Amino acid sequence: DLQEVDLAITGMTCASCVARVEKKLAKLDGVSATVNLATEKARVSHPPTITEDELLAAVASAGYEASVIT
Ligand code: 9UX
Repeated sequence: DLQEVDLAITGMTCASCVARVEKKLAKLDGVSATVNLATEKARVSHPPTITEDELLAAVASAGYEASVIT
């Protein structure tokens, strides 16, 4: 089953940043994400095979910093 996690993301300043992050996350198998620029958060849906650390690493590789909102 898909799991959902919310991420806090820093460093996004324009709509293209949002698109970059969503695209990077979507490259992971089975992952989809909706990023909200105003709140600097992302809602991410992922299969159990993709860990939260992998999600954070994907965001970092796009050039932004992310942490899991618990
Ligand atoms: Mo917009 Mo974001 O010009 O890294 S793409 S600031």
